[in-house]
Amino acid sequence: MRVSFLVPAYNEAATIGELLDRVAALDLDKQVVVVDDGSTDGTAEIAEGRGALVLRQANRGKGAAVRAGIPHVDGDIVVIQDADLEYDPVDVPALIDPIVRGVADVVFGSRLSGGRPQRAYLFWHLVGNKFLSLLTSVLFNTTISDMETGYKAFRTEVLRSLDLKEDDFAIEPEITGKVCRRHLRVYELPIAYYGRTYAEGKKITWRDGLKAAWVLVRVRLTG
Ligand SMILES: Nc1nc2c(ncn2[C@@H]2O[C@H](COP(=O)(O)OP(=O)(O)O)[C@@H](O)[C@H]2O)c(=O)[nH]1
Ligand SMILES: [Mg+2]
Repeated sequence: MRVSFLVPAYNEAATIGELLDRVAALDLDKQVVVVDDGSTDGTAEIAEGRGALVLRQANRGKGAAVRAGIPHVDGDIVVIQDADLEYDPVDVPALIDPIVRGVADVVFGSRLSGGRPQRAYLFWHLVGNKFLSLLTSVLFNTTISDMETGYKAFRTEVLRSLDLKEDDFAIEPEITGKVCRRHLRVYELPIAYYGRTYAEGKKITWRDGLKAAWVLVRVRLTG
């Protein structure tokens, strides 16, 4: 099966080269689509230098970057791959395995189910993620432990069928809500998480957390 790495990137010149080298090192039939979301630090040029298919757009958010890339993927499987090395591509062969074996439509790489290296930091983020995942499980009668994870893998036609609308980090609760509402076969497995601090460039805030809760409820009620 061919795997498309869909990389939304905004000013990630410090990490995208290393990230793409790690993807290149994987023994997979793969495509790399980088959606440069208005970077001003040369991120797009670095990605082009690594041979990736690079799409450029004005800065509109992670969601808009992911949505812009979906029509360009040519793989059987799509993995959303953040460009900041918080998620390590060496976890991808395991992440996609349930899809390759035909038992899953979507796989979430969980940072909250243990068993893999996790940076110990940002307690309130952990509380926020656990609350949002509990809310997801209650709203959709499921057992998702990390709905905000950036490591999500899909059968390509499933991702295309979700008809995503959100532009910013709300793409994560929108994706989660829609795959649960459609009773798709969602699997989870533990992944490593090499979290970065705000000083190192992290951008997600508590406002994104509040919006995530609203989007989950909205998708539950209206699809
Ligand atoms: N923050 C932010 N990230 C974007 C944007 N567009 C694309 N991205 C990319 O989305 C991915 C996740 O963003 P990040 O800030 O690491 O979010 P976090 O890991 O959830 O805190 C990274 O690869 C970013 O480069 C944007 O407008 N803002
Ligand atoms: Mg990140």
